[in-house]
Amino acid sequence: MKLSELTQYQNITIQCHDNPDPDAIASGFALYRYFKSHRCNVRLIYSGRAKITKVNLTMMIEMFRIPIEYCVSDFGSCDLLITTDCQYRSGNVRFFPAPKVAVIDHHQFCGIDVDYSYIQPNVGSCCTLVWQLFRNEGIDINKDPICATALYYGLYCDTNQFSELYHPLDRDMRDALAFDQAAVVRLSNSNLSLSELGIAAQAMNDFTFDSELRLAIVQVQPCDPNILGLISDFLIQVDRVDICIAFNETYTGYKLSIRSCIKETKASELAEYITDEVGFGGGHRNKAGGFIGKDEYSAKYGELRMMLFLRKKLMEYSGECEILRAGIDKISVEGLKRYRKKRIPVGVVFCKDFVTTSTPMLVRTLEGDIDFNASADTCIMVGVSGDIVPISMDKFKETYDMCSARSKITSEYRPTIKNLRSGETFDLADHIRSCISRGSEYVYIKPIESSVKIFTVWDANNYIRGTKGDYIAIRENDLSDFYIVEKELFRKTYERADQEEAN
Ligand SMILES: [Mn+2]
Repeated sequence: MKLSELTQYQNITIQCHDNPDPDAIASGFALYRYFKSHRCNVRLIYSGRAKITKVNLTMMIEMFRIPIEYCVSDFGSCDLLITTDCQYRSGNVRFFPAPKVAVIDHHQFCGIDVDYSYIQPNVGSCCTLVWQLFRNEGIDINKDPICATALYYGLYCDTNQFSELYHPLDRDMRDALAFDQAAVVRLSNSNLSLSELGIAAQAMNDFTFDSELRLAIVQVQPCDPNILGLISDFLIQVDRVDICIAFNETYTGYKLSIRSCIKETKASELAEYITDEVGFGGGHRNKAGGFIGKDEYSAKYGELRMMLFLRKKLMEYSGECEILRAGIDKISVEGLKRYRKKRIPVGVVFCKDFVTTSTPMLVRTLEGDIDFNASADTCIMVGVSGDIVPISMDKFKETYDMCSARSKITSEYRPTIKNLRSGETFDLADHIRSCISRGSEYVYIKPIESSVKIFTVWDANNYIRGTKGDYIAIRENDLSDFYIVEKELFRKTYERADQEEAN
């Protein structure tokens, strides 16, 4: 869907979900300004139990002069109705009949088809999608500072002050917007009403604590989702709490806010683990968030109470996980088979394309951000699944030959590389060349029985986790140098070293 397709309609009404939040209002408002500038007759409306009273919302509306109207019955007529941060005919948005409908939303598709839709459920805010739509039109949103600030604030609120960002597009938008800092500071400090303070206090009284897992879980009464973040930020500071989860029930599911303060457990990974198959989640090493859809949850777990489900997942997660430190621990290779990398083309990006001296660089992929110090000597290996590992030029020359095959990245997000000093960003795919392994490097392969966390050589504070089905590869010439190979990747990229041995 393109925004310019929609300007063919003269009378457009944009509808936020009922009892709207900053994300719904900001995304609707940005669209409002777009259509206004295209001389459409446009209105911005919302419905719900009551008119907006929450202080940060009334402040936002006043500050940005947002012409939003409260409509409970009929709003008149339009040629096109656009719903933001929600889907037409779903439960959290009042139904108004309309001849044509467009949906812009970042929640799970509810199953009702409309004339136009732009739905991407794994991004952090609806504002991110609107920003993306503007970019697709070649519009520089920073020329409209009010709009840029509104979008920024929408994402800020929907991702718990950016601590629960999980999609790279969200990070791109956060980094790109030229926003009014004073405005965001004022808004973000009018966040809590006195009654919400009461809800937070009550929740902190009702925590459950598991001394074995050093885990605190707390269910919070229905409230603004950012309060979950405040509560988990507070709980994690308790000395005996290593991991905590605050959650509450919403109209369509459960919202989770997760914290970890130990390097052996990444909050982002835990969020992905808990929401696997029933929602989505992620974030950072210490702070993460997630969402579990009610339909997906009950299809898989039936009537199981959320509190019990979370305990169960945590027990599973922490059960029998071996921790290994590459460069320090040694793994016995007795009885293990030798393998080598298949001679298939992979990608390489030479940092000398971007830098001459040692420079902090950030590679942004769908899997997350990787930052490292790059020099002209650094090569970035891009594997067949888009996996990224930096290596030195010496190591590269020793292990690979250049080749003419084309390597391409197939992923919903195009990875970028950013020079953190100059701020320049490049499309990584434009700089990828092909190379092929010489097949001269041998490893021993050990199947993982339950689960293993390996702290890598290049980052002692950061582990990679492998689970049953994955493998540990141990370099033949250095038994303390090992890493995890994901099962699919293993099948695609490794082969037995010796054919006779294999038969
Ligand atoms: Mn939203």
